[in-house]
Amino acid sequence: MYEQEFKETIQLIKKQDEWRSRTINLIASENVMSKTARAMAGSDFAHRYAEGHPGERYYRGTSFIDEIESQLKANLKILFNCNHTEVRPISGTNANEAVFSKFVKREDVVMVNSTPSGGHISHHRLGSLGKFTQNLIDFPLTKDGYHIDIEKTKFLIKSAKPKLIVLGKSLFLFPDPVQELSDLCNENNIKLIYDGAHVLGLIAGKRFQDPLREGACLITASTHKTFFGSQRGLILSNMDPDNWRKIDRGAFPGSSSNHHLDTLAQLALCTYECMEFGQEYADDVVANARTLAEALDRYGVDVEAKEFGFTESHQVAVNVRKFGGGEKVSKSLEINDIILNMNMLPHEPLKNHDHPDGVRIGVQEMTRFGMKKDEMEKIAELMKECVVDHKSVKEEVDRFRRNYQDVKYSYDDTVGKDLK
Ligand code: DSN
Repeated sequence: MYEQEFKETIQLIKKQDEWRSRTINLIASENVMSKTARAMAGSDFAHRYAEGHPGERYYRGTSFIDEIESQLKANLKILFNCNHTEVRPISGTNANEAVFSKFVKREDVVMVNSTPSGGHISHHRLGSLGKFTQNLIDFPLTKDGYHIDIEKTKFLIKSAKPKLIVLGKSLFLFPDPVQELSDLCNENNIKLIYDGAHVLGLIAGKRFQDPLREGACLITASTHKTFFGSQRGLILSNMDPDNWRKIDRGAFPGSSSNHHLDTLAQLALCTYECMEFGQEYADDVVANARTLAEALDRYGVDVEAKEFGFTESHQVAVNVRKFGGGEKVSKSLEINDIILNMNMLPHEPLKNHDHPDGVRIGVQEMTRFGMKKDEMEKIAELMKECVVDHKSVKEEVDRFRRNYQDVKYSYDDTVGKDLK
């Protein structure tokens, strides 16, 4: 009875695959898996359950996932130089929820990055954190809007007495002041946590900041932005065993039951790729982001944070108010197969969220497809022709993108070949 609709859904999936292979994707929170890791989607693990920890499951039939999960945890400990890893949250928000549910009590004061200054929705009153307390206060920012004002924050910490501080964000151009705030947090028994979703791959590649060494008690993250995928969440820490036991309970049964074993197995593969290629990749990502920012600036586009060198991450923030705002600009780019998202900028009031001044650009995916500085110059030119000159660049985008189909920083050319 539904065979036709079934077929049509298959067609939509195929259309997405075909279309996205022709687009320049600049969404800062996405990335692609290597061909080899991606090919493992749909393994038998996609059908299975394995609640609990390796060797201590609530289900039988888990010996292979036990081995894979144990390897993954051991590798993450090496990569991030930490004692504890939690890989069961199936998203970054689930990872945050596992932490908030155990460390935030009703009416506790928590300090966060505000939404316009880049804070993630799970740090918001309407998001995960808001389920546990509505007493959220925003970090004061310096005039440029992209840095936390450390002295004002210290003053606020002393007067507002937060229980938890959440550093890290989704519009994330420069490192957050973990080191600068950690002593004060320790002295006042405040837990300082770091949401590293956007920059996890840059941390792994030793190219951003090292939050655990700088004094964060834990890192929460998703695994598929600057890290190589699959789409999941994790928590990393060196905290004492008693507190870590709480996180363990927060993750299971707190924020997830089954932990999606097929994507877990893929993450184990992607983590090897990060261990092997992560430093070179992170270097290239940051160099590419700077090149793209500089090129857009040369075209007269208002790239944010110019006085700080535009960016130290995979992201570039652009004020496109003079071209009609973020909604209009992101739509005209999409029509031309350049995909990015509109974004509020730090100077904006919350009411702007549907019509913000900004767009956020991320270069991590195009870098994974092997693009370097010359290609960033080309992308800037295509964006300028579309946004500033109002030209159609769709055909040129498609022609250009055709040359970048293979996922680099991977074992696709070696191990991937053997698997065919
Ligand atoms: N909201 C996503 C982002 O684009 O940054 C992360 O979950």
